[in-house]
Order: sequence, then C-alpha cells, then structure tokens
Amino acid sequence: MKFSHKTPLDVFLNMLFERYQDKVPAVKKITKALIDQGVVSSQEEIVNDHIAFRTLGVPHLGIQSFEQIFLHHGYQKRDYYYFEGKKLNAFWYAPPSGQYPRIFISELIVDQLSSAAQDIISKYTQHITADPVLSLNLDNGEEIGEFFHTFLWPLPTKQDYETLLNESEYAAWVIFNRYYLNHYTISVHALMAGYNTLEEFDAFVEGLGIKLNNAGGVVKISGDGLLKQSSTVAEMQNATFADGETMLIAGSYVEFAERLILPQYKNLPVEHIKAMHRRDGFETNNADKIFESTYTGQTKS
Ligand code: OOG
Ligand code: NI
Repeated sequence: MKFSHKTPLDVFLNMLFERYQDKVPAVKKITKALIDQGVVSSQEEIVNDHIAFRTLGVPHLGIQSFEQIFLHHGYQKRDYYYFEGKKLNAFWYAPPSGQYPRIFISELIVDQLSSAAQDIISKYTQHITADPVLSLNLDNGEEIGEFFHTFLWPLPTKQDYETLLNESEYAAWVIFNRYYLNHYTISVHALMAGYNTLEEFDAFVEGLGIKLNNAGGVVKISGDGLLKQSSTVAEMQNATFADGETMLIAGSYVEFAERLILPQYKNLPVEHIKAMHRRDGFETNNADKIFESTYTGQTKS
C-alpha cells in the first residue's frame, strides 16, 4: 500500500508504511519477488487487508486513546476480542472505503499483571497525565504520522525489558517498540491464480527463505473455515536500551490473509466477487497465534 499524498489519512498511513518497510526487510523482499514473478507491478497493487497496533491499558493510553485517530478519519469500531492467556483486549475497525486497510488495535490489560510488572510499566508511563491524542490536530496527516513515531515514554533498561519479557512478551514488545506499525497484511485472495490461496502463498514466501510463524500450525483457520491467516516470524532488531546495554529483540512482521467467499455468494461469477462477498472481521483463535509472531517461542526456534 502506498498513497498519493491526498487526504490526511493517506499521509499518515504512508508515513507508517515507509518506516515499517525500512525496518522489516521481509516486506520489500516479498514485494520484489512478487514483481519479479509478474504477480504485481508495484507495492501499490498489493491489497492491504489490515494493519495492527499494540497499546498499553493504562490511564490516558490504550485503545480508547489510540482509536480516536482512526474514528476521526471515518473508521467504524466493530467486534471486540478477548485474549485471556495473553491478557489482552482488542477491537477491529472497518475502513471508510474499500481502498483503506482494516485496523486491528490491541491493548495489554495491565492491572492483570503481577505488581512487579505493573510497577515497571507505571515507572515509564506515570508521567502521562493527559491523553496525548487529545492535543493532536487530527486533520494534520503529518502531525499524526509523526505522533506514531514519537516516544511517549522513555526507553526501558535492559533489565526492565527482560523482567517484562518473562511475564508478558506483549508488554516487552510495546515498552520498546511503542506505536511502531506491528504488521501489514497481504490479501492473497486478490492475487492471480497460483498465488491466491494461503497454502500457495506460504510456499512462495518460504521459498524466499523467510520463516513463518508455526504456532498452532502455519495456516490458522477460523471456525467457519473462511478466514485463513499466516505470518512471518518477526524481524530481529539489535536494541540499545536506556542503560546502553544491547540485545537482539523482536520487531515487526508481515501477515498474509485469505478471505473466502461467503456461502450465500459462492455461485456468483468470479468477476462479480467484491470484498463485501468475502468473510470479514477477525477470529480470536487465529489472532491468539498471530500475536506469537513476535514471541520468543517463534523468534528463537
Ligand atoms: C496482532 C495479532 C492479531 C490478526 O490478524 O488476527 C492479528 C498483533 O500481533 O499485535 O493481527
Ligand atoms: Ni493481523
């Protein structure tokens, strides 16, 4: 996805994507291979199914703060998801028009963590005494784009990062990476034959030497069988912590989704099939495993 710098939404989505593709080599590697194979002629031709962000559920931050940016630009809040084991809440947001990706925003339920972990998170965030999104000009695309990459809290020490990592890999990821784009998602059903099923697309990506997240199996399938998802294992980045210590930690990843045609439309001629005829939304059990793309169980294996 790339936009022609028109609306503020175009501007900030573009800023997010530029930084993300510079930091996650798998993004350009997959795009280049698709271009080389003649599947698409540019990044812009790849349909972006959704993008995802992670937040901390503390006063003035979390979903209720972050979502305002997207609600302001015409997104509609849809279903709620709860991840008991990972202690997360999430919602997805439907885009104002077909050309934009869905948004998936999750939030760590901080008050379910141990007091040691809560103390660390509070140490970094307690100086935030007002919702930072309220002081943004939400009509200024550049300002919003910069906001995503502005540090709302200081860098953690390596020790704090590791204490969080032992209890919640999600907490450690957010405390270091903040609102950096977590992933974008290629709609594989929109590609040409040979690449438009998830199984074929996964084989293509693995053929590029890119490792896929195998938590719960490489292909995650919703209960109705209509939403299939896979993702790469997160890119490792050499992190420098507040105390100058360094460590290889998880960054972001790329996801692939195949949305199958809803049963009531399965007899429509293929050329009439639009996004509205396909399975929409997300699936708790798929998402639960997709989160693990940044977890040590995947990045270390
Ligand atoms: C989001 C994981 C869930 C999906 O499509 O179900 C997800 C994350 O890793 O933050 O992206
Ligand atoms: Ni996703």
